[in-house]
Amino acid sequence: MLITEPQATARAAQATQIAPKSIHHFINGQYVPGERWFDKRSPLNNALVARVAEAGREQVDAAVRAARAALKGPWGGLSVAQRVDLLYAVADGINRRFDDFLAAEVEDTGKPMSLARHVDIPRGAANFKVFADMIKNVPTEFFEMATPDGQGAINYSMRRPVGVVGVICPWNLPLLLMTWKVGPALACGNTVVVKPSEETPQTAALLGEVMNAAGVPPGVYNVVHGFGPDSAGEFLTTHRGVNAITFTGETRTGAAIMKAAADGARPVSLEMGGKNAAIVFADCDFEAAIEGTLRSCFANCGQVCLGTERVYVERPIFERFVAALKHGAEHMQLGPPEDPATGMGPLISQEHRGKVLSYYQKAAALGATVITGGGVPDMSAELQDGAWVQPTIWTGLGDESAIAREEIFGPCALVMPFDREDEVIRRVNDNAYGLATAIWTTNLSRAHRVAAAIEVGIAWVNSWFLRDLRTPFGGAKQSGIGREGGVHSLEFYTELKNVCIKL
Ligand code: NAD
Ligand code: 6OD
Repeated sequence: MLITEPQATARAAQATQIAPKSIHHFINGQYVPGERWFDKRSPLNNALVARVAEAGREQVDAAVRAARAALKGPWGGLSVAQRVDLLYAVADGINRRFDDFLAAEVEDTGKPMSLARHVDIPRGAANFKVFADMIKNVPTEFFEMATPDGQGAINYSMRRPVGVVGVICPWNLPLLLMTWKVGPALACGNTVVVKPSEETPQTAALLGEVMNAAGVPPGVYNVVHGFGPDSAGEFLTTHRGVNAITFTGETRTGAAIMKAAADGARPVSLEMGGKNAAIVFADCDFEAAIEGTLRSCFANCGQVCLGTERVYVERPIFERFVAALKHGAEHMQLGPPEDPATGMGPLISQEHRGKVLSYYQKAAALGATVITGGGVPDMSAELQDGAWVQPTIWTGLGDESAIAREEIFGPCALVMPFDREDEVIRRVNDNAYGLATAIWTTNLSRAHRVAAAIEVGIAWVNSWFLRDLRTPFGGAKQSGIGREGGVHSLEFYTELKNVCIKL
């Protein structure tokens, strides 16, 4: 997968330079060079990391055809138990190659190694193991019915794969979010064509080696690299050989994909953007609320779809809470991934940094009080060309400001006071998005009331990003269409068929 071209190696050796590695597509069990290539740069310092294959229509078509052939080949003939064994082997393979996945993910994203070690890579393996267990244990329906002749009939349901699934992925948690779709899709007997983000091609490519080593038949797992419009993303989602599309990314992109899927009336599962609120009541466990809110604002440099960008704090503790957030933000260490003291890495790219900094400027122009941050940090010489921004806390703006309404996807939050439960519910709900919320209170009746009233797919109480993969995951309003997780993933990745037998 991380193949260095022989000629390039020779040339580089002559020039005493190291050639950039090349990231290939993975089609029908083989690594395939691109029709074109694009550069992948490091978020840490903008250095060239790799050149990446870009798929045109023909390569996407080859991947879809390989996936279709595999459905009809040995993969389609496997029993559930055989598939489960292969998926266990994939999970084991990720764990065996843990350090390779860790290095690839960190190189692509610049995120702290400690974060990838504890979250991204273990979840990459767990996504195969958990959904293998689930498909093994999921019950089916059975009904007896009476018939006029007295003999009766029985009905039972069976799950059949939907076919070739197109998987379109974002860059923020690349392996975690890709395998979150691929794990259940394969568990249900489908084949996949994955289009990783152009920013993070490496772990999806590396997974091909694990699939081959585990004995997964060629064509079951395919990867095509490239961009969205007029590139691999569009070619895949408009390909009529794709039976269902699962997507994670921005709401605007999700809407474009939904339109593409309408051609052929193909099902979509869309996990999209958010503008998530934390709601902090005065009776909360203060230290836990601070720790959780700091994590939800700054983990992964604020690039988590579930992350908090609006913090509503009950007025009696407002000043104290803002002071504690400021203290936490100012003690967040920015630095290289391998340093165990690093709490925050860079944003994913210069382009995304430009977007986040434009909101920092907009907040200042709107008259926000900058409690901390609001700009670009001083980094060491080797990191100063990276996509770094300061962790930032604002107050002094209201719900109507762009800072409170639009997804920024950076390490920043607007903190606002509130006085009453009904008021905060109304204000939190007055937003186009509805992905997640975190409610901090020791009053469990109130927690239950507020969780019910907030228009989101996921409500955490006294916690954040605490995940049980059996639970429904997805967004309300413009944050998503459909649910995955547990049996809900099985619903999306299978056609449920009823068999009625007249006795
Ligand atoms: P993005 O929408 O820009 O890109 C996501 C993927 O879609 C990429 O692979 C991209 O190449 C592809 N793409 C873009 N245009 C396309 C098109 N027209 N047709 C087909 N494919 C296309 O999102 P991003 O910037 O990679 O990720 C950040 C966004 O993802 C944020 O909005 C964040 O909230 C969201 N996100 C949501 C969840 C969730 O679970 N709800 C999880 C992670 C990220
Ligand atoms: O934990 C998950 O399964 C999941 N889909 C997390 C999404 C995080 C968004 O950035």
